[in-house]
Amino acid sequence: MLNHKSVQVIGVPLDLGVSKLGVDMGPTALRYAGIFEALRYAGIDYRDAGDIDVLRNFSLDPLSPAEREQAKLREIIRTSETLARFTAKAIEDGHMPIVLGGDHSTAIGSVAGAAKARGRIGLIWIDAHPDANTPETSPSGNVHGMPLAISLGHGMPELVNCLGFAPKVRPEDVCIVGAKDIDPEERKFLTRMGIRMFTTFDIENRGLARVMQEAVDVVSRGTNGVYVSFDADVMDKRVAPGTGITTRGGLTYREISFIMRSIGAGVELIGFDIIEVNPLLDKANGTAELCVELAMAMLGVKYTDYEKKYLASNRPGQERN
Ligand code: 4U7
Ligand code: MN
Ligand code: MN
Ligand code: MN
Repeated sequence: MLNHKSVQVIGVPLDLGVSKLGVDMGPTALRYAGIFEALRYAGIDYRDAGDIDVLRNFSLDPLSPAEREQAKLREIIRTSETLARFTAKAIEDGHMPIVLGGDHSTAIGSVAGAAKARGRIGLIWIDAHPDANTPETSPSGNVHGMPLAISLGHGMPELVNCLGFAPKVRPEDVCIVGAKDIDPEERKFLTRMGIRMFTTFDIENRGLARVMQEAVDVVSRGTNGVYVSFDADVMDKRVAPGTGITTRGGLTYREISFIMRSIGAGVELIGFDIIEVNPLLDKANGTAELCVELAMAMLGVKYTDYEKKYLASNRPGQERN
């Protein structure tokens, strides 16, 4: 199941890549949702590395709009470098990093760290959006819409060159799963780069089992393991309301569960991100709880409401109160 000494959880309370408040509380929400209880239930060793220190959007409020943009970018660069070093070190020490975002600009650093530690990596991007904009193509200017392009070597040079090398992944080693809202310029970019993308339409059209088989093949062939970046907005808004951009027609509970299980069973997993959980937009932290369950599914452990209700509390050797 797990080829690592232990899991290392790294929190990244980063909200500078978006304009809505609250996604900086993602790591807290995921801890509160019981990520450590779940790991304990599964008998997996873990360490909480804590949260990386990062400035928040609101702390930039006193600045002028121009200063603010500069400060944001500087801070995203600094955070990406720090996270990249942490992630690389965790992997080099034999641990599996689980990175709790934060908005999706978090992935700039985590993917950089995985690539630094492992060289040629596969990357699965599970997201309703391909996040493949550059400042020139972005309709919003928000950095959370750019991290995949950045990892592929396109975009702001200070971010593209995180840890001093670029690109982090080769286009033939990347695949996107669950995309449905794709900007026209992103589509052109992805086509030009030859990136494999499985949209919600492809999932309907071809069947999820076939899609996942192909996705696993794409990222595994020729690579030294696979990193996964999971944006909660890939799920339908009724399934996962607690994220910044919610849409209709996202993945169902069964689809996303199947995706995570297929990845866990099919790839050599280096580590993964859980991205854009926003407890301010959530209902009783349900999205964070679901993300914990899905993280466990990727680790090969069933941890649904059933286990929580009937099994987790009866597990021998567990502390009770
Ligand atoms: B997320 C968008 F224009 N493409 O670039 C953009 F639709 O990390 C959305 O997946 C990006 O949540 C969404 O701003 C970024 C927009
Ligand atoms: Mn995203
Ligand atoms: Mn998204
Ligand atoms: Mn998102």
